[in-house]
Amino acid sequence: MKKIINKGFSLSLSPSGSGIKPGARFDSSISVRSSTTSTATSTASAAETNMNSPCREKLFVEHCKGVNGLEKVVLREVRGCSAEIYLYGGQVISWKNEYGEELLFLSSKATFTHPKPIRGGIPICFPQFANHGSLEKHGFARSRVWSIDPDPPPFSANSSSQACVDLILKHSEEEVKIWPHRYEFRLRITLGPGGDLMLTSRIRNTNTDGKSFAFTFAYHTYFAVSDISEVRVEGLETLDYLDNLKDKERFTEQGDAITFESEVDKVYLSTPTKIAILDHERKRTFVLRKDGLPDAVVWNPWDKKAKAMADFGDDEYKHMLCVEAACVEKPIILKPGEEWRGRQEISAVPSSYCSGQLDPKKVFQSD
Ligand code: TA6
Repeated sequence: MKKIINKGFSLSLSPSGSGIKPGARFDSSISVRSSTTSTATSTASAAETNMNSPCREKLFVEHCKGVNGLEKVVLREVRGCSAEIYLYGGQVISWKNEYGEELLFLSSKATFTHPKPIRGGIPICFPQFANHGSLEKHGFARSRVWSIDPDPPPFSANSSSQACVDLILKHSEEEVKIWPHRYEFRLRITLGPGGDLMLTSRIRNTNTDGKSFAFTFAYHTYFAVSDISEVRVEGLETLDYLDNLKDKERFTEQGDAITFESEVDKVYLSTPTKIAILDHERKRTFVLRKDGLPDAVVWNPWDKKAKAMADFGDDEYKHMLCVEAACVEKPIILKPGEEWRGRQEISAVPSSYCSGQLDPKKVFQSD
């Protein structure tokens, strides 16, 4: 018998069986396989009914309301790590470690109001990164309301011991007028047993007119940092990049790891699958692993641009850094029926920082 200790969060299946929905609260200690109370019985049957789902740890998934009554899903892991995902934008807005410390930046001025995207967390840029095309900046996926995917096609990855949620976004008739394509975008967000956060996107061309489509993409991840001047990024040194502050001109990065003393907005090209973000003051290293996403964007608006953004505090640039697994330089092209996958996994580990060097064994030689 499997025992799950659950500190009073809620779950139930929708009547149509189409997945989780805001539901009743239940006991703090429940049994999944058998039960002695009526509350636990209904909960257990919900869990049993959904046992075919790839996200087995349904009891660590709560579907409830967030800011402005917007629907959100909370993932929790046994040690206390958590992640919050808004259906608005399909956007992760919080990722906490086992001590309850927030690892992602969310602006104190973020608005949760359509059509403005939420400033912080991990906005999804699709089908266009920034202004690399004629659509609205960063595409429309970040300001659409996603749905919980009732029946995600199987993944090869084993999600059996992880809390996860599957979201889906499909073209709307309104949207087809601005981007004349039909697609299915499936996004799985997984909180692993160690608190790692994994986002996997599967985008399929469902055009029936035989047309291919091209898109660019980014997981626009806002990491929370103690002080931007104490941060360095490793893994991008010596690479070529497009500088958005210089008309997307191409340069080659010089010198050591990247540090920050002014505005930065660069798209690094053909980057390694692993990038490290070291926060010296907090003695924390974020490790970003990616797959299917050759580029990496690094952005900090610094003081002037920060002041110009209505949904961003004047001094908040000091406490954030965007490092984004992306595909910008060479758009992805999908023929009808074809599917693309792109994955970003982030973990937060204590820095083993010594004489200005990150312990390379820890970050670059581990899986
Ligand atoms: O990813 C970097 C970037 O494209 C920057 O140019 C900067 O403008 C940022 O995204 C935020 O864009 P947003 O539309 O969310 O204000």
